[in-house]
Amino acid sequence: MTLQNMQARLANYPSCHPPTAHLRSSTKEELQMAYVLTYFPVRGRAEAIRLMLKDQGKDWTEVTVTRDMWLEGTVKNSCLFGQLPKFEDGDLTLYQSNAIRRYLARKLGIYGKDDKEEAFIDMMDDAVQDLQNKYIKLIYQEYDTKKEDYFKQLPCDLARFEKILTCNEGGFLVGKQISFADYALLLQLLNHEVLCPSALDNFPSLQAYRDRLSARPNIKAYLESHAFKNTPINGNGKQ
Ligand code: GTB
Repeated sequence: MTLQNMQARLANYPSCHPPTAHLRSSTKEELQMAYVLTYFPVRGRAEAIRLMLKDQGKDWTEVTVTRDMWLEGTVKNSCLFGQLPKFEDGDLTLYQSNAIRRYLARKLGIYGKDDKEEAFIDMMDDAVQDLQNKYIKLIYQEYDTKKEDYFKQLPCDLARFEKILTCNEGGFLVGKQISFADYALLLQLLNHEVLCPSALDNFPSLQAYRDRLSARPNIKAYLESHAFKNTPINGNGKQ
């Protein structure tokens, strides 16, 4: 199927049209221009997208789907895989958070300087996703039963990233420039420090990396913002 055919078919899927009250901005013209990110009122799987857009100085319109709206079913049925986030860039509609992140990374030029760096960035991002998947499993399925086991394994997982950052003098996961994988790792470090405040205690390179990325002007402003601080990390209230 060609991309055009697929777009035409996807256009037949009913769209999510939440009430205007849920749009944080703006005029009709801006809506046509801007990126649109549709998600729940939590950080969750949308946060690495938000952090990347913020750091890169890009605006977007946030469409917030409440739990009640979701349970009603119309929005869920309108989503290609029955899940959020959804991301729109003009007439392109994407689902799957990692596909959205890679699309934006290509578009914004934060996917490495050549094929080799791109492959390394993919590898790093997959490793961060492995950690994120473990975290999500703990939060949504095992929070009350497996936390101690998780804390025992965590230093082992973090030590691998510590070694990578110690070895790469560029200050990022790969090369000398930030990539989309760095935003994902920064968020995992921040989330894990909420879960376990001493998580980074024995990892000086991870601490320095967390501090350096958090001090980038757009990231600093975002991390200090009301929007970030008042948005729960996860959908079930656990953190
Ligand atoms: N592979 C997909 C991706 O990466 O985009 C996975 C997306 C996904 O798991 N989406 C979850 C979802 O849509 C949201 S993240 N769940 C609803 C469903 O499957 O019906 C976890 C989540 C769940 C619920 C809330 N909430 O109610 O506020 C927030 C976050």
